[in-house]
Amino acid sequence: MAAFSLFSSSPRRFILVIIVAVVTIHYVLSMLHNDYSRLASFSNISEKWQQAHDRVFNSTAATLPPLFLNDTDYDDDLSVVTTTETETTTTTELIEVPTAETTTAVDIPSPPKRANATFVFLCRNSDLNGVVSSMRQMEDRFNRHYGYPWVLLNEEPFTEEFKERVRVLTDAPIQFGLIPHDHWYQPDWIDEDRARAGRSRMMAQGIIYAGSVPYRNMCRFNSGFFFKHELLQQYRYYWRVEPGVQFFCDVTYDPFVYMQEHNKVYSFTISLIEWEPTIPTLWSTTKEFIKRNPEYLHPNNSLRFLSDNGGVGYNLCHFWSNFEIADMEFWRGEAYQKFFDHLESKGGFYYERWGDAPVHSIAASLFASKDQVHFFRDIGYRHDPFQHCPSGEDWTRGRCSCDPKDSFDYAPNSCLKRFEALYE
Ligand SMILES: Nc1nc2c(ncn2[C@@H]2O[C@H](COP(=O)(O)OP(=O)(O)OP(=O)(O)O)[C@@H](O)[C@H]2O)c(=O)[nH]1
Ligand SMILES: [Mg+2]
Repeated sequence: MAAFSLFSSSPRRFILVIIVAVVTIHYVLSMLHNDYSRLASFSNISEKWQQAHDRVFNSTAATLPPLFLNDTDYDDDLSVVTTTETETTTTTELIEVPTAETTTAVDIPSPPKRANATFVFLCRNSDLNGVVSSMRQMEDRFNRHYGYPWVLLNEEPFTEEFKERVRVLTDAPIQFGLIPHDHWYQPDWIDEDRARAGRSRMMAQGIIYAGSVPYRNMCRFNSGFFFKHELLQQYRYYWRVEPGVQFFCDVTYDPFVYMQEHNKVYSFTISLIEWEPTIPTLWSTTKEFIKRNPEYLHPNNSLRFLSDNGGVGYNLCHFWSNFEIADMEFWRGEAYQKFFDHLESKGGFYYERWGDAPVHSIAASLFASKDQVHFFRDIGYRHDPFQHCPSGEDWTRGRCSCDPKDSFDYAPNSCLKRFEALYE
């Protein structure tokens, strides 16, 4: 009754009494028993906790690159719309990331090589849910171990809600960039009457995005401008990501480093046949360019991937560019720059509907060596309605969530066979 009245009248006094009792008992036991004193000391408790922590942490660490253990690598708040703070040097060497361990311990493996690379994500505010889904998967399947930065681009400012929903997904640096007006919108010199007629013709043929000018802006931007964006100047390699795509498997190594160490400039997971009515004059325009600039044709090119008759006609094969890991130095180089200028001068991005996929594919196949184009067989990827699902060892190692029997690789409209034939 007394305890009840003590508690109900003054709970603070009751707690104080308990604390005093516990401290007194601890003090008395410490004086009487040496063992108790040692076991209950703060330093012993903290040592025990540290040992338990190390056991758990190091067992995870064994499967992760040391970079994962180094959480001091990036600035937290790199998110900007303006781009003035961006460094402009392009590093061509693989970067060794120093860690505290490497300077002190002898038997710790050296840190993993890292490439000078970033994710590139062109999207609209309205793409938010698809963006979140794609980024979440990329982080879970690969980037949480590597912390490569993200660059998101838009011709309109991203909303605060968009940025908040995206920032929460990763500790890696994220930058939000605004696309310069002239890199995006239809140029004034395009004859709008001719462009409109082209759109109507294509709509009558029932072609997807036939009547869309924004879609054409997007294709032209991805073909000739994204790698010129201020936020991307400091990077060499990029991995293009789109809203609502799926990454089915763990990526168990660094594909950027793979690209660099094997001197690759372009890579893909799905290749297929293009809609011919979207690019009626793209091949003749390409041939005109090659005739005028034969020096850009690589002696070990992949023309056989593009043409079944020595270059007379285009077989419509292209790498599906919604997935790309590639080297921006290739796009920034002389051959591609001149090629893009030539395409641009014809106005085909607006008079027809030239896609960045055939444009990139033609360039990579003609101006690079066939050994510089890579099929990422072990990366499971889906962009509706097609998917590449790895099989065998790759499927097991990647803990893939896709059905290995469901892969576009050798479907009738796939061009993978033609690609593989280049190396037979
Ligand atoms: N900022 C911006 N991004 C766009 C616009 N149109 C398309 N995109 C982005 O460009 C990329 C390609 O566009 P998609 O609409 O996916 O084109 P697609 O892959 O050919 O076709 P579907 O995915 O089948 O619709 C995606 O990352 C889009 O989010 C646009 O008008 N503005
Ligand atoms: Mg898409």
